[in-house]
Amino acid sequence: MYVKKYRVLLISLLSAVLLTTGTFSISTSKAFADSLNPPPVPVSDSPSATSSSPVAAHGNLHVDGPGLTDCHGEKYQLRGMSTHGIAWFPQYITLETFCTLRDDWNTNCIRLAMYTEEYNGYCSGGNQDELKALIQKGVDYATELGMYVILDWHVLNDRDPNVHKTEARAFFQEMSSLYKNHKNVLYEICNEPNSNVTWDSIKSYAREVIPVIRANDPDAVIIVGTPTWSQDIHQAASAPLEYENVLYALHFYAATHTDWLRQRLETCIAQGLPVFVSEFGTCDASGNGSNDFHQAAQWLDLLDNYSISYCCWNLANKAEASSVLSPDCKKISGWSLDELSESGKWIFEQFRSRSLH
Ligand code: IDC
Repeated sequence: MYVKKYRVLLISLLSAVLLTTGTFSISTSKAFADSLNPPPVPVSDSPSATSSSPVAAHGNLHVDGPGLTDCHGEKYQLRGMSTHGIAWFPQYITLETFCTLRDDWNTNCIRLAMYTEEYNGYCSGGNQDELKALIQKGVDYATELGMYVILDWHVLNDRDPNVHKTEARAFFQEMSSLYKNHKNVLYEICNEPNSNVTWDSIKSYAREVIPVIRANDPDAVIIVGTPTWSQDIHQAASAPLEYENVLYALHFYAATHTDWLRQRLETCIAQGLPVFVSEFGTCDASGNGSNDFHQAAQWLDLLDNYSISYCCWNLANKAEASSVLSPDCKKISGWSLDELSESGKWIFEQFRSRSLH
């Protein structure tokens, strides 16, 4: 009791000082004060969408310039975690998990990654009803918390999104008909086309899937993957799709993708390409190896500068560098710092110290 009182006093004092100097926003001053007395971080008592929730405050999003604008026409950036494959790590699709990500991690968005062709993927033997039920739970929790949510059709082993085009059309038809009245649902129609799949081929897929979504939800925000594991955004910039409200995916892994890919991004922005970094890691492109936090910080600075949205790979406790939880951490929410991996500690601090506009 005493300790709690003392902590509240300390936070108020620090907040007052920092707010008067105008250096910190309320959320970052709280983050700073909290960091003096690290977690276990409390999960708020009433995890529902309040008037101050991201969706309550920012409503429907639209693509404008390099990124998104909110319902007031102001630039708005989404930031959050991507799940790992939901078939493999379904335990993190809970209200408590998302609430921790919203309130303690200072994020406004969650990406639900559903592999299409890996083990138990949606098109490779996975139980489609169970996977859809997981997605629906994820959307329900995000909606309840007033968070944005991305439905990610996680093309990877299948390489070419056209391989499962029929299943993709049926899936997005069903999802967009369920969520046509939701302000917070975004559709990512192919995670990472790869292995020499051309931009023309991806465009032809997009032209068959986007109209399916738009028939139900004419203003839906849609993210389209680009060639070479979503790195070749320059090809999209030279020949963009003819639809409004579309963003092009750029993915980076900080220990692999450095200056040259940031330069490409700046060139594409100058050409007017809307971009969403729907996946990034602080380690190398294998999802493992060592982290390069110096490169990762340069990336986030650049993205913040242009108000380009981003989601970090991945929310799981797998024994790999890109998982943000320690392998021995079994908790699904309210993690303390020592329950996070090296990349987890870093990204947690980044989310908390970079103020959301
Ligand atoms: C990796 C996971 C790993 C899993 C593998 C499956 O981290 O645990 O076994 O997929 O193939 C991507 C992909 C993403 C990858 C990630 C790291 O979108 O699915 O996850 N990565 O390799 N693109 C670049 C890196």
